[in-house]
Amino acid sequence: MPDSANLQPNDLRAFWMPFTSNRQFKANPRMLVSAKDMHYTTADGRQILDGTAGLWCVNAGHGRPRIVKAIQDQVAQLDYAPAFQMGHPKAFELANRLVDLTPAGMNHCFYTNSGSESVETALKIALAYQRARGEGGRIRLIGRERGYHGVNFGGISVGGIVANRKMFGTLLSGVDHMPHTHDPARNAFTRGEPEHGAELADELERITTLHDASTIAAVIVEPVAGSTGVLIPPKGYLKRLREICDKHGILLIFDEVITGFGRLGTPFAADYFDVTPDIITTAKGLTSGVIPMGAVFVCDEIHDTFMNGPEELIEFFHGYTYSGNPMAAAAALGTLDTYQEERLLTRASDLAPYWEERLHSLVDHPYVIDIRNVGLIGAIELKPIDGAPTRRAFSAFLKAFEMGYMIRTTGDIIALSPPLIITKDQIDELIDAIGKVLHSL
Ligand code: PXG
Repeated sequence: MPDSANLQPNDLRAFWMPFTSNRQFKANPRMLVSAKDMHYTTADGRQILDGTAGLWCVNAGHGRPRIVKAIQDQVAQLDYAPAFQMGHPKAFELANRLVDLTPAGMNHCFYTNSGSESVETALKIALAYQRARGEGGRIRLIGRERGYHGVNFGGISVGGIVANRKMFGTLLSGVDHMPHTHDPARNAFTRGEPEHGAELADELERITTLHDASTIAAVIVEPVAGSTGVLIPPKGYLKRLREICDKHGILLIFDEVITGFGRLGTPFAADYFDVTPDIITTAKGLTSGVIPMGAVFVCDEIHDTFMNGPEELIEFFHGYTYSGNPMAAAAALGTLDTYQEERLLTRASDLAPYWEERLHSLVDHPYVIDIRNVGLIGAIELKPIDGAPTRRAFSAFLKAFEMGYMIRTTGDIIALSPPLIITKDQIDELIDAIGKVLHSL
């Protein structure tokens, strides 16, 4: 058992915590000191069942031996190699392994260190590609209301989460947004993809007419919007977006930072919805969250367009000190081995019917106004307290943690995304606990 006296830091003031109510946390800290498989251990020695795969990233579960060993071996062998004008074998091996998993025709991979950086990279690739093919007038980027594409300037510009945008000035110019697809009046308590709303994709046609198609470089969407509280695309919606993009020479970017690496029971959401974008952004599940790493996958046409011009010149003026970092590459290879050996990239599709059934069993619990699910993702939307939005769900989060369960809340929505190794018994345990939490509110 961990010695809590040694593990609990006694001064919490210096660390300004991200996306956290710092004063609330520091008054009553929730400190995690170790993790194994489906559970965290807290500083006071309690076991917490992980209902969120950390922050949607620990897809293989915690403390997995192949990942741990891969990192240990790598740090002893090659700690760092310059990312520019130099290489190391694992970065190439990993890229090859990854493009075997991506949809057909997406055979090239650019490394980053996070989802936010993957998004910036994808937007820059899109703009530079349009220019390289002689369409330099395509300078606009289209996102969607309630979209989350990380926290850097490009990502918050195309993103549509108001709190993440409003403090930060004018953001990128030339950006427009499609409406989000959430329509509880018609779709509440849908299992899987909602019936209603494919026509919302036609808003892209309207925006294209407004700005003229020849000014638009790319459209970026999360196939399933995660951070905003799990919005599942209406049937036919993503296919329609693809058609409109094709018609007008606009690139389609899927931000698969959450949906990538098996979350829906297929390697990517592109496979699940049978829609192939031109660019896919990833991070999180790429290394099962263990070492920061992201990757952007592009179709051959985009990559090959850059590979013109004199061979001694840099083709794309972009990259990070840690792009393809040896430790991250090793962690990703260990992660892919784990996914492969345990068939984790398709496991969510086996569990999805059970998950759906159990999740929707909460329908008659107090305050529940909607339940949504796809793959191994679930959301329970609660009726907000009058005049105090978010408070009800945050109380649920605190109560669940006290009871030994990690859930995530955004607004008044409880979001669930457990590691892909979860068992049916653990699903029962998690859902029963949430039922009790709802009754306690
Ligand atoms: N795109 C998408 C679709 C994401 O979900 C990012 C980009 C940014 O990734 P980084 O690695 O820069 O954080 C994300 C991240 C939540 C939650 O609880 C979601 C994210 C991160 C933290 C919490 O919904 N998504």
